Amino acid sequence: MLLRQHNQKKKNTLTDLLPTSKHASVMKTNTRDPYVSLVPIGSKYSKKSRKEKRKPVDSVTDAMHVQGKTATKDEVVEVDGVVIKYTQNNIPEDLYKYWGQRYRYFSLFDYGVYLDREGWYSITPEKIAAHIAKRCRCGVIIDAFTGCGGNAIQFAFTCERVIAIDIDPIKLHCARHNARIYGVEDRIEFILGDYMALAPKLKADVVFLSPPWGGPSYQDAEIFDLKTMIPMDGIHLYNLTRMHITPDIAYYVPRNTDPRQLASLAGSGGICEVEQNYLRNRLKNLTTYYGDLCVAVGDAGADGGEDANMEDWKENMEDWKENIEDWKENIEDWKENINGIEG
Ligand code: MGP
Ligand code: SAH
Repeated sequence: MLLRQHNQKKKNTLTDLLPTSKHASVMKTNTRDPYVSLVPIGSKYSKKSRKEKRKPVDSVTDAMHVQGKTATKDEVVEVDGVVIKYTQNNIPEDLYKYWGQRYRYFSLFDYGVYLDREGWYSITPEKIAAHIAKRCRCGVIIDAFTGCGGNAIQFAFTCERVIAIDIDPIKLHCARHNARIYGVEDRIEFILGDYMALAPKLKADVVFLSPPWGGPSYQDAEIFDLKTMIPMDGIHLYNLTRMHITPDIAYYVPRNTDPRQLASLAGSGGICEVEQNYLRNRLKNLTTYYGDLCVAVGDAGADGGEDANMEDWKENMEDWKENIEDWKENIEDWKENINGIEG
């Protein structure tokens, strides 16, 4: 098993769990290793540049027009009694922390993105999704658990065809709408159904698995168990995919998953690569790559080797610069607050 760390600033405890897998040789890497690429961090636009680059309300209205109706940025949208577009005013309290990250989920959020409740806490942040999509570049990819489309949209930019499956029609409604905002709706085939039942009939080059983790409480467990804590049994899910479709699997799992359990899926003597995905210095999740998606299998790595690393470094630098601008702005805000209190 190979461990890659993206934007790792401080040593993470998961690293300490690694070396004892009997299934595969363990290779620890850090950000200085040549094949460690960095997931660009942070929201696409800093607070300041967002103000400048964000499209005005008109563009949101345009997005809604495509749906055959008009809406303003602040309008709540419901389908079959389910809210699929919250606003600053009606977002439930337990979703506040996700609302604060809305531009990290979708840089085009203000174009009228749809996210239902589960969508809010399960969406893959855009930069992580874009990174995974680069690594999964292929002809046909299956996104087995599409949700509101965080990954499917990015796959549409790197793969020839995306088969996007979800068991919930409301999720597919949101995903299709969001794909339209990103201009990739026609590159994605949306299928409503149970992936577990569909899998034996499907063919693809790569399968991406981002199943439900049982809600945000996944963090309460010290170690997340793929077998018992993923509703459809995460071990069975992996084996089913490998047996019927392809060994080239990317598996998006909680950051508290035991890497040894992930390595054991590769089988005796097999290899896999566990990647830690960081966003603004916070470990968000792990993505494990199996089969030919593992860098150790290809010579330069699926994302293009050192050139791609250099590109990622450059993007990182830009993000850090934006962070500094954010901090400067915050300091100004604090100064104003302090002056207000003192005055
Ligand atoms: P999080 O830990 O619930 O939130 O989810 P946050 O605010 O990003 O992290 P924190 O450090 O502030 O607590 C982290 C990421 O995990 C989310 O952005 C999603 O991409 C992913 N995620 C979370 N859940 C509950 C699920 C899930 O059920 N399924 C999938 N596929 N991804 C999830
Ligand atoms: N990666 C997605 C989020 C996935 S959340 C994103 O970035 O938007 C997990 C999704 O799995 C949910 O949308 C849920 O409806 C779907 N799901 C649950 N059980 C399923 C099944 N058996 N087959 C297909 N989809 C399923």
